[in-house]
Amino acid sequence: MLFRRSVVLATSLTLVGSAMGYDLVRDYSGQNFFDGWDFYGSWDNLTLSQVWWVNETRATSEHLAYVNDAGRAILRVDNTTNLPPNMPNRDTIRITTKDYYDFGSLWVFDATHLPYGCSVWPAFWTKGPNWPFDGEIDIVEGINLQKDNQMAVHTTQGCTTSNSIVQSGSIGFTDCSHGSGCTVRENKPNSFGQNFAQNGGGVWATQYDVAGVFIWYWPRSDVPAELTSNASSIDISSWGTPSAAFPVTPQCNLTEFFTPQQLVLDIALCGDWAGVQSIYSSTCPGTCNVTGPGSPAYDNAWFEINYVRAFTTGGPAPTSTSTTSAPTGSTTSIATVIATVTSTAGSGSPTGSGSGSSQNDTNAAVRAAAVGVHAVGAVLLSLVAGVVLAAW
Ligand SMILES: *[C@@H]1O[C@H](CO)[C@@H](O)[C@H](O)[C@H]1NC(C)=O
Ligand SMILES: *[C@@H]1O[C@H](CO)[C@@H](O)[C@H](O)[C@H]1NC(C)=O
Ligand SMILES: *[C@@H]1O[C@H](CO)[C@@H](O)[C@H](O)[C@H]1NC(C)=O
Ligand SMILES: *[C@@H]1O[C@H](CO)[C@@H](O)[C@H](O)[C@H]1NC(C)=O
Ligand SMILES: *[C@@H]1O[C@H](CO)[C@@H](O)[C@H](O)[C@H]1NC(C)=O
Ligand SMILES: CC(=O)N[C@H]1CO[C@H](CO)[C@@H](O)[C@@H]1O
Repeated sequence: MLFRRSVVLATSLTLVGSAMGYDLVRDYSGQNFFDGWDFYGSWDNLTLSQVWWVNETRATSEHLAYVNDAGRAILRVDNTTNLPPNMPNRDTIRITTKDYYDFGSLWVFDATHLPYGCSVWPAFWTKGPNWPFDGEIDIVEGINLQKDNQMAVHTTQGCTTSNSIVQSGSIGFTDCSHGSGCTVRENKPNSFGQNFAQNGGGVWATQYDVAGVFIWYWPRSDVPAELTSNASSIDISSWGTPSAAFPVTPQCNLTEFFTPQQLVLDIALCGDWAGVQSIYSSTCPGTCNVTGPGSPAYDNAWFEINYVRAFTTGGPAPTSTSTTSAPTGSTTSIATVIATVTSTAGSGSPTGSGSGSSQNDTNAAVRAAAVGVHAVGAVLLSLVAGVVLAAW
């Protein structure tokens, strides 16, 4: 299936000495929040968690995605269905922006509540057309009763990070082709879970640049004025050290691994991170499962979002795409083109049937296939990535 997608394309040019300005190109908020997103409409055939990411019709009828009286977008887990043990998947939401954003973009995410609870695994993240080969940035991600947000970048083999990178978060895995990606744990307070909600939430900004990927987090009381004023043009040059930095370095030519990115909001349950027994046990009792009445287990499993905004750098037409600038040092100026391109990504036949047991079988088959892919190793992954990049 060949279909058209809108792509926000940008190329960049380094101009040392001027301000680092970004102009608003998309505002996902209020009554129109859901207009710019597609609902997934399948069981989790990607990360194999125990959910059915419902389509828009069902999201509306089950009241799982809507705009509340405060004008904020809600995405939540079904907490009213009493799921019997033979039904492995609970209904939740996964939405993806129709737009793709290229280097020279800045995404801002303002939430007052993130999903949390035992088995709950929410994320606000980005991906290219052919996940996982076109790069992935995890901006907000956490599991179970974890207290701090974890940020990450995923690439195919050939990219490592190190302790010498300047960032306020704590570095975890350093090989970006590792299953967890290269990870950074937030050190500011109130970045996830109950504390995030009780503190009035917070804001993340992610700079997606030819110089690398840089993520800032501010708890509610620290959000900078450029963002609280709802300005359509913002200067980020005073933001200082980011929570997580994934700069282009000799050990990681990061941009080589990325194509234009879509934004994704989803809630998974159990699965390959939240559900791993040793990890699950560190904050929750028993074994990860999604069965039973749903309440109170999922009463806190919801996003409440003020807005998601996408900015790009404005300015004159580009003449160059090279830069080695640090995130807050010199400056990048970018000309934006909104274009339509054709893509073969996203094709394929629907998978899974309605019944619990055959979903189980399909889950098992895909799980086995996924293990096979991992076993083939990085050389094949790199080759696949190369083909995909060439095709794009
Ligand atoms: C939405 O999903 C439900 C249940 O999976 C299905 O019955 C229905 O046909 C779908 N609707 C659309 C418009 O795809
Ligand atoms: C913020 O600004 C955008 C346009 O720049 C506007 O569409 C939106 O309604 C504003 N939001 C608020 C909460 O004022
Ligand atoms: C880094 O990757 C970009 C994009 O593929 C490429 O244009 C550039 O030449 C690479 N730089 C180095 C030093 O390999
Ligand atoms: C389900 O969760 C919502 C919050 O998202 C809460 O208001 C409600 O009381 C919970 N329980 C039931 C049974 O709906
Ligand atoms: C997963 O399901 C979606 C929606 O039906 C489909 O577009 C996609 O191709 C499927 N992906 C895989 C890896 O099976
Ligand atoms: C999240 C969830 O539904 N957990 C359930 C897992 O199973 C135990 C009983 O074995 C329930 O008590 C939990 O509520």
